[in-house]
Amino acid sequence: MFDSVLISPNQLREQFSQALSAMYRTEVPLYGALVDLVVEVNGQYLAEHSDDLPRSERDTDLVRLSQERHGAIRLGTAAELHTMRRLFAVLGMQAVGYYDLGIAGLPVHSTAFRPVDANDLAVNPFRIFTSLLRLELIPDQALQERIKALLAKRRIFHPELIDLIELAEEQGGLTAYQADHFVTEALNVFRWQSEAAVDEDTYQQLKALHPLVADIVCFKGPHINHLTPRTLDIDQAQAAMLAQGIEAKTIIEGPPKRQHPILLRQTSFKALEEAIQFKTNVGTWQTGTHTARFGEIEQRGVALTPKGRALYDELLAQVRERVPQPEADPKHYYHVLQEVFQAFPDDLTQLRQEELAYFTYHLQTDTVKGAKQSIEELIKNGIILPLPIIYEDFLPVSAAGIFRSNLAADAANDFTAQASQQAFEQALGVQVLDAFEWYARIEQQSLAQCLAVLHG
Ligand code: OOG
Ligand code: NI
Repeated sequence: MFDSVLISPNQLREQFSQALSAMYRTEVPLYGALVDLVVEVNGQYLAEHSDDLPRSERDTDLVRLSQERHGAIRLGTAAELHTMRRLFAVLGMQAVGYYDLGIAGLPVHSTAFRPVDANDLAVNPFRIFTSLLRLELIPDQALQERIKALLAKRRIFHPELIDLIELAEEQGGLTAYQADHFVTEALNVFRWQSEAAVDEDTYQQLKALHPLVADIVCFKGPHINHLTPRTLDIDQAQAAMLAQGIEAKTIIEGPPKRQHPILLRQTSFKALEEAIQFKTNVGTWQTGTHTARFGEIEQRGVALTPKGRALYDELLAQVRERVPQPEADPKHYYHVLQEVFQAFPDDLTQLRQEELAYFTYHLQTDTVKGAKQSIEELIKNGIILPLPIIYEDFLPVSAAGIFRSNLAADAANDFTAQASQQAFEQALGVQVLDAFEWYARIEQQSLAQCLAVLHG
């Protein structure tokens, strides 16, 4: 009836993330098992702790609460990243943050495409951690050229999808009918393709260089390499994975378990070894294997200010210095992590007063209009309620840990390099948004709103 009505990017993102989830569960059945496990753990947690959660969350159904929060892909060229940015824009997702994985010896740099507005995040928070190969870091010039040629040959976006992206850009969105078509075409970009785009020798050569390079270059598309539902109790979920015989990553990345969670904690089951087909030079197929796809879970806490983040980075560096190989002795690692992070206040008032974390401010009554109280007094008197802002982004050290545990571990080369945000943004075609500015703005706006009413 209303054929020309455009559906919202939020609705489109919801439709897309659900379709992607369904596809990935079919492709990687163990991922489906992980989702079931997370729903169960979240159910238990809710039954035991429902008072700890804000009302809006208690009222949300379990499946929705446990929904995917992010996925990840790895791209080969600037042109691919550029078009991917346009594709995600149709879904209401923008590039936020620059992640330099060079610090961890990986030949990629990354951003996260995500909804930006708080209301949009509330409708559907789905993000895609998106990495781009840094070809210039490949030490061998001839190999660089070879990779370039291989990547130049592939077309990861079907022409029909490009047409739909252009249509969305012209119309300012898509109709429901066009959206269905768009989601179907977009899914194909992220689909697993078991026929490699190269012969086995090339694959082995690139894998020896770095498994990440082989994963990016040897396939016809940037298969989604994991999806990540949200858990309310990551320690319990990790224990449940192990209890079910799911081979989990040895340690949970990020800060330790705390009374008031900060930033982001993540763990995953290890990537599976999957059969792939290589074309031989006589035109027949030969079976080999590739290890890339896994399932992850995440638990988020309050976003930290630059000061809080500096403290986090410093403490984590201390931990890593004392325990250079966390996987070798997880118990010892967690012990040191807990001990070192004693220096990070675990009290909401302290986190706020010391400006370590971001908060939104909510007016509880406006009957004290014109009152000349300080903000601290207003909070103490219950007139303004501060609530933590949840961290919506990623952590480079954690991301590196996730990468490493999911690529065949014997990675030979170390690609330590300078960050190159400018080159990344040039490929992207826009600048990435600064996450800190974004949190600070939300905080300031909420406070300004309270004060406008009180002083108005
Ligand atoms: C991305 C790894 C980073 C996270 O959750 O930190 C990531 C990848 O393996 O491509 O997804
Ligand atoms: Ni992830």
